[in-house]
Amino acid sequence: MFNLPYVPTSDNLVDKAFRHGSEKAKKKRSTRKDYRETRLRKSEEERVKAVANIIRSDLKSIVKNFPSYEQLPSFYQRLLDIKVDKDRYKKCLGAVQWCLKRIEGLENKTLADIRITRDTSYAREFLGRSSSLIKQISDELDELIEIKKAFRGFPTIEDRPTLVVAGYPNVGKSTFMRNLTGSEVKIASYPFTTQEILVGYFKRGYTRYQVIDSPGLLDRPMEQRNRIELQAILALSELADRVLFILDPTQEIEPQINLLRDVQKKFTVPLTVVINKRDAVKPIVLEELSARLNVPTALVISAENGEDCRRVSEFIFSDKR
Ligand SMILES: Nc1nc2c(ncn2[C@@H]2O[C@H](COP(=O)(O)OP(=O)(O)OP(=O)(O)O)[C@@H](O)[C@H]2O)c(=O)[nH]1
Ligand SMILES: [Mg+2]
Repeated sequence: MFNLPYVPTSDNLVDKAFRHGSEKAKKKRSTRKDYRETRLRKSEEERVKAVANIIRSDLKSIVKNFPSYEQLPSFYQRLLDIKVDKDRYKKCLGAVQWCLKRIEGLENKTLADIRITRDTSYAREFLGRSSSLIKQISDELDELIEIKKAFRGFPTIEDRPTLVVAGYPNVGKSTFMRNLTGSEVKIASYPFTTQEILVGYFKRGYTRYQVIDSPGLLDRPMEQRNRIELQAILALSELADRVLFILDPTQEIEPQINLLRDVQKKFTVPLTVVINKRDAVKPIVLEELSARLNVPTALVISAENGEDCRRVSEFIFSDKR
């Protein structure tokens, strides 16, 4: 989705540039038929140009091909804020830009110095200084390698009717997602199995719908939410046309209801509540809970049952709701 550039480590970049410089210098020395001194000077000029070329080309490609934060759609801006921190991202790209400008300036100055003084020791000085400039952005290059991995893990979001599945951890969100869309999402009997936004699709008539499986949310204030929960909040605020809120009667119910009220207050899109794990509790528990929350019996489900999932999605996107 993002066409991201190759990012070398500082050691790799210096090695590659210097090796290329040596090859070019050697070639120049062996092909020219000038006096020895001229040959040496020309070959050192060639080395400087070749080294600068490689460095310039890698650094330019980084500056040009990483998307600028401001140009990203707001969903990806916010996801980047959660996963990376935008100031670090901007600082890394700024450091690469700074290094690029310094190398360019250094190349021009070195070539002029050699031309005027005919002293080839400027080339050696150039190698030392350019390598130290690149070492200065070593941390930023390492961080960009990590940021690139983060970008690679970003979900591809299509522009179509979207259902976000939300609720407490371990209530069966991913089970619902898997049975409705066929996505191979991970399901396990411990909380926070899902750690990021996952996308699946299902068809109803001729329309393709998008389903977002989100990480579990705990009943706590926004400022205490961790990076995993913040992705669920992001899905609710940026992607949802409809919300499916799943309750699990086998877990403590009060915190789940508090969370439900909080989600209803904060997000204004139409929200449907279902009670899951029908198979795991006594009918009386389900009756009391659905009466308390005003949930119709049709929305008391077992997410492990594909038909129930289908019925719920039908209800959510039908005009009857
Ligand atoms: N008995 C029963 N167990 C279910 C049902 N649906 C899900 N489970 C189980 O509940 C556990 C949690 O399911 P997940 O789908 O991973 O729950 P989740 O809400 O995605 O959990 P997080 O990703 O951690 O927030 C798993 O062990 C499922 O097998 C159901 O209808 N009945
Ligand atoms: Mg899950």
